[in-house]
Amino acid sequence: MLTTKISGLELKNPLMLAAGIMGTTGGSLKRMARCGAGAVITKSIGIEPKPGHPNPTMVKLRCGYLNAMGLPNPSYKLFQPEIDEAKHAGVPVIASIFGVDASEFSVIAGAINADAFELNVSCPHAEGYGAEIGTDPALVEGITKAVKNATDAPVWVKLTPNVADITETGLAAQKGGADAVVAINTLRGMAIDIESGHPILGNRFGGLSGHGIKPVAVKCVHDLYSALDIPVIGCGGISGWEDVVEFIMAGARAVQIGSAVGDNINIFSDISSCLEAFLSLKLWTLDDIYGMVHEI
Ligand code: RRO
Repeated sequence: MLTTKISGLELKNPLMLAAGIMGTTGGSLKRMARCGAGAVITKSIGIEPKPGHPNPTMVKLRCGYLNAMGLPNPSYKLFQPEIDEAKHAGVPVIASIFGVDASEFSVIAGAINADAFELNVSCPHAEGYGAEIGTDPALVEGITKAVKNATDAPVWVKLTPNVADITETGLAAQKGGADAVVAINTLRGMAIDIESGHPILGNRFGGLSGHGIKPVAVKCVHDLYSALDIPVIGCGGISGWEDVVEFIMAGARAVQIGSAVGDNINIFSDISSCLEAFLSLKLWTLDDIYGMVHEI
């Protein structure tokens, strides 16, 4: 009843593990799949190994988490065995990848074997990467086009909310041939230690995730659904089944869950059960509620 098809991938439910959480090893990805995720996305992988930003790289706030991990990863050259191991769990494994330009993105996409690629053009705190290129529609279109030429796998583009109008970059991804867009990555933010006056994060600022950003993400999904012809995948602040219903009503074909996994490792199976119960009580299917708010 919860089965979902997105860019040719069959998902047993529309709930995916978001990039950046439990996504660095095949073992942790497999564990999240076995905990009920319909698909899993890896931590973002780049061309060379990266140690990431200095500590502290993550802080829990009242409204969510602020992180500036800084794209730590072992490089694509070492990552294929992790993807292959994750695949043993039997759900689609999507590789999140990043680069400085179209050429770096396409080298990685051409070398890695994954069920789909998610292009990270939206990390809010990495010089030369992520949102620094993902706020320019021409670059988003060019990178998407280059990756589409480098692989036969579906290509998703993860968008930044740190723009005036997310449909401009969404439309650019679509023009470049993207099979879906993912909205949203984290919102740029900062926290200060009032005892010392120092910024808390080693990188001074970072990206906000968690429940506080959900209304921002829902609005982005809503706008992208109206403007685009390709599917939108919702991400940002989901911690319960009601949030998933809201995202789907806004126009998300599927959703990703990240921060909330830290509080409940079984969140995927918990939400699946409640979502199924809600839909059967209302005599609705996922298709019935997909984009429902746009009919009103
Ligand atoms: O690694 C990070 O610091 C990071 C990434 Br790649 C991202 O896409 N979003 C985010 O909040 N942090």
